[in-house]
Amino acid sequence: MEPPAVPEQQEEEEEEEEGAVPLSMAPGPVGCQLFGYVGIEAVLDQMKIKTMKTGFEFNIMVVGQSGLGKSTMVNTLFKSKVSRKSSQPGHEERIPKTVQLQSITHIIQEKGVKMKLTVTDTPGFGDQINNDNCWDPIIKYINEQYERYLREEILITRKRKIPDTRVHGCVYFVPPTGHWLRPLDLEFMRRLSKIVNVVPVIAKADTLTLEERAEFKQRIQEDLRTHAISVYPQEDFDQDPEDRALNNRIREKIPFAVVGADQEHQVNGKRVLGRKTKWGIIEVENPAHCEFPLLQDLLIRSHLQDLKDITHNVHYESYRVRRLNESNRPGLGPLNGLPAKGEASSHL
Ligand SMILES: Nc1nc2c(ncn2[C@@H]2O[C@H](COP(=O)(O)OP(=O)(O)O)[C@@H](O)[C@H]2O)c(=O)[nH]1
Ligand SMILES: [Mg+2]
Repeated sequence: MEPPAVPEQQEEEEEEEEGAVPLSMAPGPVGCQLFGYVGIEAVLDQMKIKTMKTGFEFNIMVVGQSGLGKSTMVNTLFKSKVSRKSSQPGHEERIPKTVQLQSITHIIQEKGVKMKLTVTDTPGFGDQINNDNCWDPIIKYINEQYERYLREEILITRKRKIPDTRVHGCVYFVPPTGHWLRPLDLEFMRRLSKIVNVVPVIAKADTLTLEERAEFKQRIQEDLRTHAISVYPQEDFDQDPEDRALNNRIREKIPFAVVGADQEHQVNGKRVLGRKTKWGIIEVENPAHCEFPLLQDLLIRSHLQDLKDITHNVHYESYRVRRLNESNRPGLGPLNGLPAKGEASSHL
């Protein structure tokens, strides 16, 4: 991107107009004219070049009951257009049956920017008669990543760039019952939303009619409100009215009604990712067919940096404060008080 040209003409005119105001009394923006044109926006180019050189990490996790299409969605994300053309080849077919937490990483390169995208697939829950504490392994994993980061951060000689394995977005799969949220899903999301950005989705949306999808969405939104579960994008963190207006539009559409697929089909001479049914092909990347494109857009395009910022400034920050307070208890040195790596406490 070319830096914008310096508007010299305009500046001179403005200086003349403001000439009568003593500079000491001049309000902020006029005060800048003391220095003439400063060119602060050049920092944008520097930030861009730095990001391009170092690349960045972005980590997503998929959570939900067994059989809702989580592993398929991981495949969909990696096979979709965003990563199809630019990721490292050869990893696509390696999505195994999920028996434990499993992370898959692709390096996606686009216009010189390098993103290390990691998606963590989790085993489904809900199969047992007793599902008490089924969230424990997942919450433990999320906290362990905070712990890892914290341990690097508090070292006296620390790395210039701390490897970031923290979960920036947790996609929660709601079963397409068309009714209300089940107590299990409510409780799980309530716990998750306290430590991570939760993005709920209606799984297997192709099993619901358009009316059912819309009604279910309303009910879920109502349910979340009633139970004070704050999913991403959280209202509390809107930065300004513009941000609020944009996020309000997203909040109306959440949870996205998604369909996942890992097979390609031929449609009108083009290869599309979709599910073949008796009645035709449901194209997952077609916004007229499902809301997978909205999910992908939110996560990987429009809100990627915001998800990372909230993770760092809010979720990680509260973990950090809590852990450091714990380790400052009398008799414990700040470092000695921390348990060994991997022993992070799993409860908030
Ligand atoms: N109808 C429908 N079936 C799906 C969808 N996504 C996945 N499936 C199917 O659901 C089954 C379970 O999918 P899987 O990804 O293993 O679910 P997981 O247990 O949540 O990881 C498989 O047979 C998938 O083909 C979807 O969006 N719609
Ligand atoms: Mg699975």
